[in-house]
Amino acid sequence: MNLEQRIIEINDKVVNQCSNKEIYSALLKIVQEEAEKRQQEDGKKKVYYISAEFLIGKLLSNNLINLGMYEEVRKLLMENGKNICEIEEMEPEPSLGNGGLGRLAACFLDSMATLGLNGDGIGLNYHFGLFKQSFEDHLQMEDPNPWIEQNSWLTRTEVSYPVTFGGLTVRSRMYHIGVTGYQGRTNQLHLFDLESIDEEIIQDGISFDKENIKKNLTLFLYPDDSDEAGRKLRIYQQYFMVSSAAQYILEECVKKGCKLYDLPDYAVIQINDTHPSMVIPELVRLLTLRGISFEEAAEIVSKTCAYTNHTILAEALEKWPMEYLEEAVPQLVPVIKKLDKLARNVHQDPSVAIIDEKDLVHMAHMDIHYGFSVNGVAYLHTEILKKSELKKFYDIYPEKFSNKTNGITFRRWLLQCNPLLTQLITSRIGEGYKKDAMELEKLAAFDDEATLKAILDIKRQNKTALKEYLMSTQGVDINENSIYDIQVKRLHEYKRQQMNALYVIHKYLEIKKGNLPSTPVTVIFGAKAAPAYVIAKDIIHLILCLQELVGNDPQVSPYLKVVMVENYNVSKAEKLIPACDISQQISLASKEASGTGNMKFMLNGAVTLGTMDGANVEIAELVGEDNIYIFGESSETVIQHYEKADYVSKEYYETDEEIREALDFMVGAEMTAIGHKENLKRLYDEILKKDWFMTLLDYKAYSAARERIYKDYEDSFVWAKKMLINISKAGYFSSDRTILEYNRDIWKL
Ligand code: CR6
Repeated sequence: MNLEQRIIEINDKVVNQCSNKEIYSALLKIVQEEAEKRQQEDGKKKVYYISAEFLIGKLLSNNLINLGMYEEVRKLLMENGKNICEIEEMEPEPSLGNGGLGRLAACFLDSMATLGLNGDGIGLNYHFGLFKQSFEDHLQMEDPNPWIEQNSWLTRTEVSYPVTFGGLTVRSRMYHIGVTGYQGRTNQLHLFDLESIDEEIIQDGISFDKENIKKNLTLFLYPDDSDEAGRKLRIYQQYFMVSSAAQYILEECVKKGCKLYDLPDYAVIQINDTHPSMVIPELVRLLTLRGISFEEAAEIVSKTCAYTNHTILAEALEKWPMEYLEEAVPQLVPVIKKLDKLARNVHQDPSVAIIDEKDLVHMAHMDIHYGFSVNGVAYLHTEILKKSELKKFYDIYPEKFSNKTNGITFRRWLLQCNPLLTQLITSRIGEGYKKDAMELEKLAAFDDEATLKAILDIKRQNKTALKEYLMSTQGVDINENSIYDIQVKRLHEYKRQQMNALYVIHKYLEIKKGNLPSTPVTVIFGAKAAPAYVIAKDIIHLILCLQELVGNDPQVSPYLKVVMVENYNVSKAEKLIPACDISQQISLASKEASGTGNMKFMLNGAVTLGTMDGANVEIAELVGEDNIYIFGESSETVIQHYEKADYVSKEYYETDEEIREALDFMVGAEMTAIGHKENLKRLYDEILKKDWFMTLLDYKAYSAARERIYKDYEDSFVWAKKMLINISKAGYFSSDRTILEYNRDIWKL
């Protein structure tokens, strides 16, 4: 039966009579049927990628592309007066992730399926995600972000497990989302949900009874952990995830004929950051319940688990008070104590212990002692882990450490989000790069006038499309002939959106003085701040106030515009990234483990303005200094400042007029007339008196580099060449390459 007949059969009417929603539902069904046909017999060994987040984005278009059906569907719909883009709008974006770590997990699933690897994801089925962001009174508002509909990609399974917390036993239920690779196989994302979940317990906004474990476990991702109940809830959630996962993995392996001693021949568990770390003691516990000795169980698990570190920020390296674990997961406590003791027998240094003298359990330490692999996510990050953050562990286990520089799937971040550029590339170098991204290098030879013109023209079209999108969704009008200068990512002080905002103030003041930019600039931000992260929310407040100030100033607005995109998510990224001219990657050196947005922008022909941090270092090496704008202090210098505690932000304020002017403006009359004095003053004080992430250290270099990049933008052919080089060198950042490396060095499937 052909596509058209199948749609008619499902909806019982001809295509042009169907509503967009009906077409979406029919396509969902058809895709699921097609994907199912590509499920393959599992090989002996499988990788289980356990992660608290899977930021998968909408699935319809991606699946159609991967199944090779996109063009056929697009044409059929067009012939029937329908637009595939409008059908896409019918799909809610799954709320299963937050930032880079979650998006990385989604890219990895795509690459595993594309490369034909036996690899499933395991996570939680959050009903409302992190939160839905809106702006009111220049402040971030938070509401639940529902996404699960009657007809969705989720399939309920018969698989269900008991999970016990002290005296309370709840049941988990497994759901699947099919993951179909590009011309590849179909794997599964397994999502566990709480059978007794109760959405009704949410009150106003995103608050709910954090102690009502029986009803709340899978409502939200990262519930506010600024109080004790919130922190304990994180432990409950994590254990719910890994206990379900461990039971499932053992069951599946045994079904395949695995003797428990041979578990490492059947399963490799990739622990994505420390959230799933409790899978280690849980597996040990389950193995000992099945008659294996503790020491043997620990050894089996050590050969099965591998750990990825995604940050050196202490706040994200989880350490749980033993008393919390005693309350939430008492059955794990003796296991963790024994694991600690076993490790201490060999390694006396207390700083590598699992349980420290304050009775805190260091999850990463457990991962490193009882995993066979530890990896960082970019060259610089891994070096910092080896040389400083995890040096003591590297000295003990040098053979466990390796680098796996992050990557992105080109199916979503080029083929799907930028069809015009995809078409152009294909017309020049053929289709090969879609499977072997390194073939993009061939594009570098096309620095002829026609190709460069075409690249510029595509960028212009994508910019116009973004203009229309922002107009229709947020009612803001931007100038498609301006430079689109974009910083979109989670809001965090180390990412230094505040530095970008300070420059905006400076630029505003310059324009007021009559120093007009040759080409107008549109500065676009998009970011969610964690609900309990006060300063991050103050930074959003500052940006929203600037948006209004600049927008309402007739003298300035023809030259400068500020836009804060509401509820930044994967779908919005897919529209912003292809339209971007300048990609802001300005984290404090040493703090951004890798970044993956930087890779997406580069692939879509944006030029990076960034620090020597994370994967920017590798981007710089690949494109060469003429095709990236690097500024700021090195990671060595920054680390030294931390060690010596000798950075004093106020000194920069006192000695530099540009800094002083911009900072003072933040709390001056114009700004406080728009925003809240309290928020602005708090942020001002933070930067002036603490500035933990050294905004002012790099401000001047940043401001100078930004002037330089704007100036170079003026020569459009020189600029187009930079775009071309960036696109052609992006092949290294395909997640297919990353996954091949994980498989070659760690999983060995
Ligand atoms: N926030 C890093 O900060 C990295 C991703 C994926 C992060 C970011 O630089 O690209 O992981 N870390 O490796 C954590 O989430 C802890 C991130 O997304």
